[in-house]
Amino acid sequence: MMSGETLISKFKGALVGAVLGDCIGSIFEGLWAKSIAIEKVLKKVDKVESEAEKTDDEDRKIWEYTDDTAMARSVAKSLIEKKGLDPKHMAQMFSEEYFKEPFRGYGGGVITVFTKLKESHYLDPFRPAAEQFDGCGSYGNGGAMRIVPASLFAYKENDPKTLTGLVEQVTKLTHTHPSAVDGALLQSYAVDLALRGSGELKIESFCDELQKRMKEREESEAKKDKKKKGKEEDQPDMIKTSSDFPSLAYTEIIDEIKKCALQDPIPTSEEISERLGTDIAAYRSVPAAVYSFLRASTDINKLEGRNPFEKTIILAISLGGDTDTIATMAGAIAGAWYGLETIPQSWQRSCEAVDDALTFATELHKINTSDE
Ligand code: F2R
Ligand code: MG
Ligand code: MG
Repeated sequence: MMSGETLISKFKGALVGAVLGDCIGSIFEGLWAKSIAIEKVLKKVDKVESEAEKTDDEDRKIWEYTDDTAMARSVAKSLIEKKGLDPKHMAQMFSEEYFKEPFRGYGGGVITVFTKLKESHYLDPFRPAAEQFDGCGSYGNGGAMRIVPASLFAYKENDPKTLTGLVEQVTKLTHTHPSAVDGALLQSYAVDLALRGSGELKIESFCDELQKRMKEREESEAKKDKKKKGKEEDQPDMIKTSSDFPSLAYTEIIDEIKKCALQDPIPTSEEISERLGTDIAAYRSVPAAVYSFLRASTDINKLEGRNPFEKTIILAISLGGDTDTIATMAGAIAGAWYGLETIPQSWQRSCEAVDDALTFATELHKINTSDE
């Protein structure tokens, strides 16, 4: 049984870890490099740390968050305010947040969803997302990047089905492509396992448990697809099928994550980018986040003095590509496993909205520990 103190530290670690991954990762996002030398990431981290030492708040640089955190904040706020999922309310929060601060670096397609949501007065909050990309839905990682508060909210239930239902709905407000929904699920399961984990991180067991959950998901979706196909034959034009992207199931990708995390010597960033992906698709970025968390539990050249939370963020960014999003997802998992105490104070001081993340974590913890 986990103590209350440990659990609240894990809740705070998850939300703060996500914010820091986004703020520090976004320094490199625009580069879309296939890999970034660890020394280069360390140089920026040194800058983040030295700015934190400045006592005069006016002089001190604060690294700003992007769409990843903006959307996660709406997920947290809506779940806390409504004590559960109210799709219209959450959709309105996403859209209003975008129109208030459109400069946060949102994906190109999701802006259409926010616009349609606003114009339709949130009447059918799932419809605009379902219409994206000719009805196939977005396969972007925008669902997965913001999902961490859902894992915290559903923690008490300790039931993968409850978490699955919640994540599916939260994701489908903007992303309906099956690979985006399953990517968000993979990320939420990884955070959930990390919240429940303790002691030494065992790469193989962590991957096996993730795989078990994804297998249940994939089998249940395959059954639904079979039923749907039967109906489609009766009414061929009624149901829009999704595109056949991607080719590998997440359960198979987890095998690849495990191999990469256990490989000796450590794979190069270019190799990870090839094998797991580091781009804007959920299918090609959530695996890199899980990998970064797992690999950071081992020794990494040039990161000897850094703890596993710090190593997770630095490694995730060094993979290149969609750095803010891979680092935010990896940071959420690592923060959930290692807890707030492992997150450097200097990083927390140098990044925007850490205080809010701490408040949301406290509120979500309260919801989990109240008798209601
Ligand atoms: N967008 C960025 N970074 C670039 C920032 C540019 C900015 N204007 C600036 O320079 O400041 N980062 C953020 O976007 C990612 C999350 O994106 P999300 O929310 O998934 O958006 P979207 O639009 O749904 O999907 C992203 C793109 O993927 C392609 N795509 C998706 N589904 C598709 C489909 N079914 N068929 C074809 N293409 C599809 C499209 O190109 C979408 O625009 C995060 O990285 C976040 O940090
Ligand atoms: Mg972003
Ligand atoms: Mg990004």
